[in-house]
Amino acid sequence: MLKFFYNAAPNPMKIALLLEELGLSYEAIPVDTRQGQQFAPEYLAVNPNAKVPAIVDGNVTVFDSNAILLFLADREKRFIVPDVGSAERAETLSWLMFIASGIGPYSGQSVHFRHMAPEPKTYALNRYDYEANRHWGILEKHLSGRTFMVGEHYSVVDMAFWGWARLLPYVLGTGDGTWVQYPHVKRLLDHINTKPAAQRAEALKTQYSFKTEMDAQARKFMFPQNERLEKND
Ligand SMILES: N[C@@H](CCC(=O)N[C@@H](CS)C(=O)NCC(=O)O)C(=O)O
Repeated sequence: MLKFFYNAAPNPMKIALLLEELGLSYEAIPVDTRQGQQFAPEYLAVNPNAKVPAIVDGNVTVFDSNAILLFLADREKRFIVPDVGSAERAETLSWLMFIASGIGPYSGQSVHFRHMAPEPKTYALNRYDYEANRHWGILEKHLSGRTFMVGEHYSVVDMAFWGWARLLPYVLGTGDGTWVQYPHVKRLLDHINTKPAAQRAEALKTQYSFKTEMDAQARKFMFPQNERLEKND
C-alpha cells in the first residue's frame, strides 16, 4: 500500500487532498517534525531533504509536494491534462512551479519571521511579507477572470494552491481582513473546502497528536541554524 509521510502543514496537506480525491488506499505515516522525526535515518532514506511530504509506493519514492502531485496525477491520469505538448499542460507546469518556488517559500518565510523569529526582524519581515503579498497578488489577479487555476477543470494546480491558501490569514497576519484583499483566492478556497475530499484531508490531523509546543527542543529541530548564532555569542 502507498505510504504517505505527513504532518498537518501546507505542503503535506496538498497530497492528502489529492490522495483523497483519487480514492487511493494509503497508509498515513506521521512525521512529527517538532520531535525531530524528519531526521531519523529511515526517513532520510525516503526524503534526503528531511521535510514532509514524501510517498513510497512499491519501488517508487517521491519527495517534494508538487513533484508528488505531478507524479500521482500523471500516473492515475486524473486532475491533469495528459497531452504533454499542449498549452494547458505548459500552463500547468508554470503554475505548479510558481507555487513550489514562490508561494510556498515566501509564505513559509513570512510565517517564520512574523510568528517565530526573535527581534530584531523588521527588515526580514518586511521583505518576506512584501514578497508573500506580491505572489498572492499574482494569484488573485490570475483568478479574477477564471474559476480554476488552469483550464476549465479542477486540477492538481488547485490542490497545490489549496495547501497554502487555507493559511493565508496566518501567513499575512491580516486575519479576516485578508479576504477583502484576496476575494478570488477566497472564492476558490471556499469552493475546494466544500469538497468531501478536502474535509477528509483536514481530518487527517486528528488521527495523530502532533507535538504543538514550540519549546527549546522543537526549535532545535525546526530552526537548526540558530545553533550557529549561539556559538557566536
Ligand atoms: N519543497 C518542499 C518543502 C517541504 C517543507 O518545507 N515541509 C515542511 C512542512 S510544510 C517541513 O517539513 N518542515 C519541517 C522542517 O522544516 O523541519 C515541498 O514542497 O514538499
